[in-house]
Amino acid sequence: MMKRMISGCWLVAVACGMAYAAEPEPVVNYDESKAGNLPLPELLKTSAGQTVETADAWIKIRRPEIVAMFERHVYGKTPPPEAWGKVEWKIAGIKRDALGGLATRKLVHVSLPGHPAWQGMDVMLYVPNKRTGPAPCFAGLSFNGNHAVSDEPDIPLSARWMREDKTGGAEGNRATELSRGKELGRWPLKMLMERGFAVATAYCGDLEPDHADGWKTGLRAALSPDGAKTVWCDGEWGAIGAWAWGLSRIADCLESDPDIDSKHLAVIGHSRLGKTALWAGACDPRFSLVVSNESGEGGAALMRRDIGETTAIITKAFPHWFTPTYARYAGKAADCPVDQHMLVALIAPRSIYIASAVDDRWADPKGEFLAGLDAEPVFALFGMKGYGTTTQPPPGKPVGDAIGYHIREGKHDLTEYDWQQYAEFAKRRFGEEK
Ligand code: GTR
Repeated sequence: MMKRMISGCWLVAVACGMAYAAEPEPVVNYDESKAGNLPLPELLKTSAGQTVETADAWIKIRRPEIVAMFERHVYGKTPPPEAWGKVEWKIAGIKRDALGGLATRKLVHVSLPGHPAWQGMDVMLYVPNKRTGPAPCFAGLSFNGNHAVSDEPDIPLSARWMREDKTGGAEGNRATELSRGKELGRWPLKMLMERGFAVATAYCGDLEPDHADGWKTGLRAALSPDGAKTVWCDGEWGAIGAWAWGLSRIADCLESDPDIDSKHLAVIGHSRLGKTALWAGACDPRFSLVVSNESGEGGAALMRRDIGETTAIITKAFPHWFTPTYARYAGKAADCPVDQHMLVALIAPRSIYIASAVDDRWADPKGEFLAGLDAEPVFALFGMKGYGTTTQPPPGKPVGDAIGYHIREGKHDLTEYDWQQYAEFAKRRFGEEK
C-alpha cells in the first residue's frame, strides 16, 4: 500500500509542477454495508435505446458498442494488424522428453520484422506426449519469465527487465538462477500434462515491463508511429492491452501447431494478468474459454462496488495498465459507461470461469461473483446457462455451467486447487462443444 501511495504522490507532484504534494491515503472499505452497489449500466439496451432481445442483435449491435466503450474508457484500443505488419516465428528449440518424458517442450521466438525496436516474445509450449489427438491448451502470461514457470535447467533465463526480488531472484532488475522455477507452484505442468492439456506461456515483460516507464522499451513504443511518444491519449492502449496482444500472438502460434486443438484454447491469468486474460478473451474469439483468477479491480470485480481496491486506487498505482480515460472515473464509478459484468458478457457464447479467494478481499470476491451473475442475460440469449444460483457459493464449492465460479480458502494466489477446477471445467465445456 505504501509503495502505491508514494507513486501516487509523485505523479500528482509532477502533473502539478509542485515539489511534492502529500495526499491523504484513500480509505479502503471492506464493509459490505458501505459497498454502495450502485446501479449497473444496462447490458441489453443499445445506445439508441433499443432493447436487445436476440443473440443476433447482441452480436451485431450491442457487443460492438460495448467493445468500443471498453476501448475508449478502460483498456484502450489495440492497434490494427496493419500497424504491426508481418509477424515472424522462429523455433528456438524442441525437447521431446521434457518433464521427465511427460511432454514435448517447444520454445518459439515471436518478433515483428517491421518493428525491430520490439525485442520480441519467447513463447514456451508444453504438449503432453500421451494423447490421442491434438491437445486443448491453456495459454497465459507469467510474472517472471519462462524459466520461472518451469524449473527445467535448460530453459534460457529471461534477459529482460525483472522486478527486484528480496529472495535474490532478480538483481539489478535482471533474473538470476535463483528465480528458476519460482512460479512453479502457479503452473502445475505435470498435472496438466497428465490430464491431456498443453500449456503455452510467455513473460508479460517481453511485451511490456510492468512499471510506469515500461512502455518505453516495450511493444507500445515500438509500434507508435513516431517511436518516441511522451504522452498517451484517451483511448490509446495501456500495458494490459499490450499484454493481451501478446496472448493473441500466442493463439496465432497455437493455431499453426498441428499438435494443438486450436478449437479449444483457454486463456488464463492471475491478478493483473487475469485482467489481461479477460481483455484478451473479450477481443479474441479464438479463446473458447477465459479464466479469470482473482483478477479484481479492472478485471472481473464490479467497479461500482466500493470494496477493497477501487478505480481511484488502481489508476493512481498502475496508471500504465489502462488507457488514460479510466483515471477520470476515480471516485466517480457511476459516470463510467461500462462496468465489468459487460466485459464478462463479451465472452458469450464462449465459456468463462471466474475465481476468488477468501482472504483476497482487496480483489472483492463478491464483486467478482456478481460480474458473472450480471452477465448471465447475454449468455441466456445464446441458450447458455450461467451459475445456476444467485448466491455466492461457500469456499470449495464450485458452481456453474457456461459461467463457472469458485471461491477457495486462502490468500491471493493461483493454486493447484484453482487449476484442478479449471481443468475439470475445460474438460466438460470442451467435451460439450465437440
Ligand atoms: C495489486 C493490484 C491488483 C492486482 C495485483 C496483482 O497490487 O492492486 O489490482 O493486479 O496487484 O497483479 O498481483
